[in-house]
Amino acid sequence: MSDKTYPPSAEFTATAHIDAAKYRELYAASIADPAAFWGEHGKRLDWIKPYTKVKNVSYAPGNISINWFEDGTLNAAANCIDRHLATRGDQTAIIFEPDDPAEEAQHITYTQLHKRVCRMANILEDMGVRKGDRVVIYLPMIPEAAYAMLACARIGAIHSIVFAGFSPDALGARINGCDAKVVITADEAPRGGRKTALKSNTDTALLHCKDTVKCLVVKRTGGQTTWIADRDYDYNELALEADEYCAPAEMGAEDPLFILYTSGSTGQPKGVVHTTGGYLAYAAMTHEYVFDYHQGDIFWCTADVGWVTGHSYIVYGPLANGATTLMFEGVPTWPDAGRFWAICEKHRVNQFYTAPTAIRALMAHGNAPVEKYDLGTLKLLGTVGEPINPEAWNWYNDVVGKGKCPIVDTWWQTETGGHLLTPLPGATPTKPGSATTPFFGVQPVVLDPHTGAEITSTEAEGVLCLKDSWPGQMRTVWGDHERFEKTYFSDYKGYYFSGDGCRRDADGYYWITGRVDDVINVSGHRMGTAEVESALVAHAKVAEAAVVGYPHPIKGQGIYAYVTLMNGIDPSDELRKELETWVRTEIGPIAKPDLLQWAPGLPKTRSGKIMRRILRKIAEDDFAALGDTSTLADPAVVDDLIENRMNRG
Ligand code: 6R9
Repeated sequence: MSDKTYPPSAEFTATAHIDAAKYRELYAASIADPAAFWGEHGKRLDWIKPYTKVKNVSYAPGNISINWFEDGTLNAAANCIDRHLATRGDQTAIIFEPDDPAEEAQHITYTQLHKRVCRMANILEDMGVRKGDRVVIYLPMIPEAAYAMLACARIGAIHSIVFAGFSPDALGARINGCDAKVVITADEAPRGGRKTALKSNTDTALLHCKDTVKCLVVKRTGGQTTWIADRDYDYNELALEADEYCAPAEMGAEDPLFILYTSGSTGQPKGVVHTTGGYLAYAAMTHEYVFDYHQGDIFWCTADVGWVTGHSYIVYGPLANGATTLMFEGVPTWPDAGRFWAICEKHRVNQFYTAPTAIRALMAHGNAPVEKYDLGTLKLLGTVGEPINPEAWNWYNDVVGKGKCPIVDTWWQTETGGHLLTPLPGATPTKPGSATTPFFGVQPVVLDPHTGAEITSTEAEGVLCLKDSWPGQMRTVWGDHERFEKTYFSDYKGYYFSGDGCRRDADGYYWITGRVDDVINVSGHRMGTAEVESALVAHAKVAEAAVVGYPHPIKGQGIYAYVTLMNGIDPSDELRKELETWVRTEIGPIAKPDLLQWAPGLPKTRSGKIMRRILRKIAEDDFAALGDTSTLADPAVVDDLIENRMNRG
């Protein structure tokens, strides 16, 4: 094996669900006969009407169609709750750890979860929500967010969660994008000791939505909100009256479970659609095997339910497995940099799953905040969201895991529903920085970006594609199947194109090298550079803008914006602040440029295309090798940009 490897310990392997021999056997079976393999593993769910057809997939140009278990029926909420009641009704389903460490944690049992989800489902039905209707969820990381998701699933409504850090404009666009009937929000979202006024944001968003959209409001802080009669509904009051039973709707396996908006390289964010049967089976199976989850374990994924990681590994995967899942409302560094570890100790966490950006931020505070706490219950550590640099991996391994916890570096996407490349902790030797090898049923290929041909040698470098479908794959872009085909299936015909570049080493291990499109990854959050650009140019004083990513020590990538002002407008520090605030308002705090350079002009080809390659190089402070600049319309603009670059060293 090349590079430093960490084989699973004999002790871990002894009790692991999957060891090396079993991985080889099951992986081979999953590729040899996908229908037989998934036909068997689909049975981990409870079906109302069992499926007889397992796989019906076409990646053929003009006819992209993905179906799994298509003639089966089931209910996702019943799979996540009802079927556990007889055996573990009194077991904690959700541990809720509030933002403020002085506020008491909550332990919600499966029996309680059942009642609360049923009540919320009945409230939604009373508000007029029916099977197939869309419900937008804009909530803090509180148990009601999980109730809302499962309540939608129970009655067959399709939820679309909008991360609570998004602005009213972004929220409004998503409500309109899926034509939602109801938006569920809270008065305020406490986070890191501060509060975001979610209800007030929602009021602003709804100014730009249909009059018929109703709003269900959860009380979190008791903060003041304005109230519009006949539009706003008080969840806490209605829950007192609502019936505590609601029959689960019988849903087709291919009925949509949720829509989740995510950034692409062009235009507006797209609504990724996941369906019920395949998604749930895949989320549950990967949760059990990748985290080696055993009954009674306390599982903590630090993501927000506003992202896919929260959907699959806080709510659907763990609950489908009857697990205890922890939901944390706050941030890693408040009140201090020991918060994650304090929570691990307090709730005796066994599996801990976070993002490299959080690890790097905590690493910067040294070892003391970790060493203050007893992390003896930890058995496994996971990461997701971006490539993890070996320094951060080693710190995670040595200081947090004390060299005793396998690390699973899981590569996947909103589009994939669950992990695709990942170690199985009892089977796969790990290498710091590599997402290692494919999960069952997953066939990664490396393509030559120029010819589109598969590189068949073990060692390869190119774009990462998937050769065949897996049950957790997205099915379409909401309302725009053509865009689905264009984005994922048209550059490389016959394959699903991930948008990531990768390298495969001599051992067949995959190393993700980052996006090959105009998507940047800031603190593990995906953002299209086009989105930030269109926010900037929407400002009256901005003529033109170009946005690129640059290496950032904590965030992975930072946002570097080049801005050309309208004729007659002078740059100033005030204007810089104004534009930063503008982007925050248009999209949300995560989109605020880290560096903003005034650009008298942008480097363009004679046909008017912005040469981003050059802008990237300047942003990286690596302008010695700008490559071919012969096609530039006006080479002088480049000298000015270099001269006034913002990221020096
Ligand atoms: C789950 C999630 C997807 C993009 C993906 C890739 C990057 C995610 C990674 C990783 C290297 C990993 N990414 N996990 N890169 N190693 N373990 O993050 O979904 O928000 O849709 O982002 O994130 O670039 O294409 P999403």
